[in-house]
Amino acid sequence: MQIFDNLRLTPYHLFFLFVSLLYSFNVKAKDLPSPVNKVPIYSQQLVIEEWTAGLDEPWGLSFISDGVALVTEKKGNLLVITRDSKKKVIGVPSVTNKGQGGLLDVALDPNYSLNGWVYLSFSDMDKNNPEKSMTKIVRGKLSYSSKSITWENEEVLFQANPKDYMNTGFHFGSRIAFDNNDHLYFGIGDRGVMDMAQSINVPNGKIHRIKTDGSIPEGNPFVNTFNVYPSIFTYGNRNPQGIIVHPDSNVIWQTEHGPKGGDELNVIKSGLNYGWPKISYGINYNGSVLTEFVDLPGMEQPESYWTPSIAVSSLDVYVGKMFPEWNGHLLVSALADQSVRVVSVSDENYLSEIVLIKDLGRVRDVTSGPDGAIYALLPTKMIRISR
Ligand SMILES: [Ca+2]
Repeated sequence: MQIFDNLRLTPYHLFFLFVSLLYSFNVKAKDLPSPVNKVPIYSQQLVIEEWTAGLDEPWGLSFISDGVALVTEKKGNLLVITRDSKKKVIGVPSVTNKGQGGLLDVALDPNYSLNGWVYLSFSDMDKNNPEKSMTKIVRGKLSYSSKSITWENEEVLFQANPKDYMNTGFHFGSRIAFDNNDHLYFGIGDRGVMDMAQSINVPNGKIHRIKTDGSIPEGNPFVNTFNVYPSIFTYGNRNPQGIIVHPDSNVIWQTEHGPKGGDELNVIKSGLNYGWPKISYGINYNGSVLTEFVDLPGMEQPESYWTPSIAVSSLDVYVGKMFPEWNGHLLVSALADQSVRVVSVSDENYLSEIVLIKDLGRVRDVTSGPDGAIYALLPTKMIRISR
């Protein structure tokens, strides 16, 4: 027992150390989420109607008023649609429609009825290197005349440094969400170069936070760090395509595409590292090991994750009278799984979920409509889900 004498450790101390370690491992194991599986399918009668047909890869959806919605088509169109009409808005920014890039999300200012601001995210081409692009955020206003609807008063809110534009066609993010304090949140995916998600010197693989006029909030986590994007709010995000601020709790919920397995539902908090690609519940598409870690110190765990991947796309919070039992629940859409899910959460915790619709087509966006119905974008149409 020479070594114990030198360290002044008695067998009693060692036993205590052993029990402490065991206890801490147990607590650790309890903290890790388990994968979502065996999700019940909603069995009540639903009415699923085609609301607008003839859409071409619609990506983002936002209601202006009951019965009138703005919809983006990836190839570069912004449309004002009703149940039986479609009008193209003239003069929206040109986009790089390549790979997963194009005209992406559309969102209305929280005070839209007063100020008329409409926000767009899209993949922007570098004019000097047309093969390169990066996610850009603008806002503008719709001007209506008897003949047309035009996009006017455009302001650029976020644009990356030209050196950070990339020539891949992957992982642009890029839903737009607002809180009650004039903040706008959006994501940019890792653009297919996964290690860049860990560097705050580049804009990709991040959630960003700006003011609605594009200025940088004083409280952003990296405003005093040299040579970084001051809009960065979190890092280590692979390809965030859903983000919403919960109206009851102000908790920021986010969905993120994983690799093969490990699609995530995260709670987003200022300055934190969400782990990609250092930790993941997924593996490489070819089946090889991506990382041996699902958990590392200083990196955040998802609240839940989907393995196998459902290809989790968009996120909203249900608010309405048609499905009162789901008020405050998350609506989650999925591409590969071709589903809309209703996810029950409490404050920052995932509780459970059900599958609302399945196998009608890849679902790109889902939203709680002004009439209490749930609307979703499929590859060629928008559907209305009611009871
Ligand atoms: Ca993560």
